Amino acid sequence: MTNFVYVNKLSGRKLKPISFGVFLACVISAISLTYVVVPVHAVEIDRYPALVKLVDTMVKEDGYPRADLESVLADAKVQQKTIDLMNKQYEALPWYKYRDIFINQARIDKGVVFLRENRALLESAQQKYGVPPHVITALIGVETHYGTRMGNRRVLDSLVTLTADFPRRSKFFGSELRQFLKTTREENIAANSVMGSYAGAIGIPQFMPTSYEAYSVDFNNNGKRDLVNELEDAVGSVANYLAVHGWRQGQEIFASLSGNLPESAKSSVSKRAKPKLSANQLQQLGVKFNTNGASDKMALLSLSQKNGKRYFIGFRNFYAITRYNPSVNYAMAVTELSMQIEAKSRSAN
Ligand SMILES: [Ca+2]
Repeated sequence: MTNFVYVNKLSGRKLKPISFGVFLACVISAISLTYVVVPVHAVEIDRYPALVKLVDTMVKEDGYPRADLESVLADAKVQQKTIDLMNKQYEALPWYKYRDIFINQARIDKGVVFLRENRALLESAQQKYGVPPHVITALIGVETHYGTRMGNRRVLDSLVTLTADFPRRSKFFGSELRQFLKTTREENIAANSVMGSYAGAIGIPQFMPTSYEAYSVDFNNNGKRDLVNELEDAVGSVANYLAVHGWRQGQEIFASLSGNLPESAKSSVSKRAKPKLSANQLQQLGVKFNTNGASDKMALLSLSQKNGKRYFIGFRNFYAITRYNPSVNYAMAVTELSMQIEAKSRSAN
């Protein structure tokens, strides 16, 4: 078994080796094995060029014995349901419909309770990573309804399906499948026993395998990174993820426009939140907004309302949230939920 050594990026302190296997063992033990085996034929690798390529790469570059790899994949099942779910992604909905799913009384109220019950933990994550408690809370609230809905599909099936039979994202999911297979093999964990979402995301914050490997932290210092059973690790890992992806402590997330967007500025509205425009450029476009914390570069973005577009400015922190999920809808849902949770928490005190 290989132990993963996590080097703390902020302090540079080398922590003791952490067994990813221990984490995965916890994943398995945490989930009751109630998976119903439906009579689906095992995946035929030769039918899918993306799987053939992945197997060849892993044999050549990762030293993964071909026979072992084929044996693991032989148990995987291509699930049409997974592809159907991917094609129906909520993120494609217009904002006003998407918003209703995440910004509702139940999710706000549960967030207020989560924030109150875990305040010390959330504040220690803020201290270390600079991300405020209500933002971490909202992100976990959007991902898994505060850790209560972590997914009940086999990660192996989801990742194989999306690598083999979902051409649009095959490359992305192939990388995730590769990491997942490497980790489970190195840690001697049965790949077919790990459960997660239909996209292959795992645990309270729904980390994909490569993110789990790269950005999860052992925030309660018990020697393992366990995003399924340890809320401390989940909270610390979300904060670490945002910090690594450019979160700036104390800065705003977005700003509303003051006044309408000039017609000539509409071609500068982008679909993705990557900050590309300077304050000067926005000024030249006639875009006005109120803020006391504009970042050096920002993005001019829009949301689809029932009666037209709502335009706004996304700062670096808005972009950091989209590194978790690239959808502008997603980042605004996390942002707005965080604001509502914070406001309600404050008024309750
Ligand atoms: Ca831990």
